[in-house]
Amino acid sequence: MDALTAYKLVYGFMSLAIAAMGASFFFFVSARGALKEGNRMAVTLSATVVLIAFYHYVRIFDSWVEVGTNLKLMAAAGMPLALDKAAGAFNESYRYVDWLLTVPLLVAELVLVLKLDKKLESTLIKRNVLYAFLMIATGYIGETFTISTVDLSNGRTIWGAISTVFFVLILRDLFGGIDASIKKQSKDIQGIFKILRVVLIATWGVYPIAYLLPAIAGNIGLSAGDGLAYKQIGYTIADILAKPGYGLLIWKIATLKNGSSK
Ligand code: RET
Repeated sequence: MDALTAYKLVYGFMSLAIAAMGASFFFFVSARGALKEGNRMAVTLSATVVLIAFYHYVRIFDSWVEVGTNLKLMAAAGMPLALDKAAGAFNESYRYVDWLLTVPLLVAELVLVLKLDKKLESTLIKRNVLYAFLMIATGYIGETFTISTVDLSNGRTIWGAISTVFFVLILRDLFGGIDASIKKQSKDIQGIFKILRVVLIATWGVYPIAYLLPAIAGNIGLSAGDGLAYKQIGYTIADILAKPGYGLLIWKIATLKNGSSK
């Protein structure tokens, strides 16, 4: 892609994310009222998550616009347009602060809807909130290193790998929780739990791949600028699926539980 196309594509996805977070906030707030007291908390958490993300996407979008300003300056100076150079203006911290707040909430939301016994529920939430914090904090340290190839002498690779350890621990624990809960559920809810499991791995799995893209761009025939653009697009699509998308599934489970005694 040429730099301007890549810039506009990322711009479009970030803009879509603002719309998705805002619209789903309205939906979750409206929908929670129809649920019984005991089923509301998970949907309240979804609303909280997308509101936090709405705010951060406004900031993320603003920050990306500065990349566009840099591209204009490059054009005005008669320089070739290079997205990887212009992207120095983009502040990735907004994403990490967003994840730091939203991932623990998403974890809690899932565990709550599993309706496990109180002791297991509390252990799973506490342990995975800690893992989530460590996954994101170590990933953030990795992002601060200059992007180069994937080799073990590079801080970005090392911290990314440490972050992945916590990622695997979280998924293992959540899958274990789902397995412990699924047998006790009605057929309808069992079906949604199975979908939820796939959605969890398919969306959360995008984050480490997106993180890797700029470093492996050269190996898979992408320019450095394209690698960065695809990373941003990957994170953005994953956020739309992992927040509003996943929230809808949680809402569906809460609605089904509302109609049954379980
Ligand atoms: C990082 C660094 C590289 C290694 C791994 C990562 C995982 C990030 C994940 C983020 C999930 C975010 C969600 C946000 C939704 O609100 C930090 C990119 C494994 C899994 C679900």
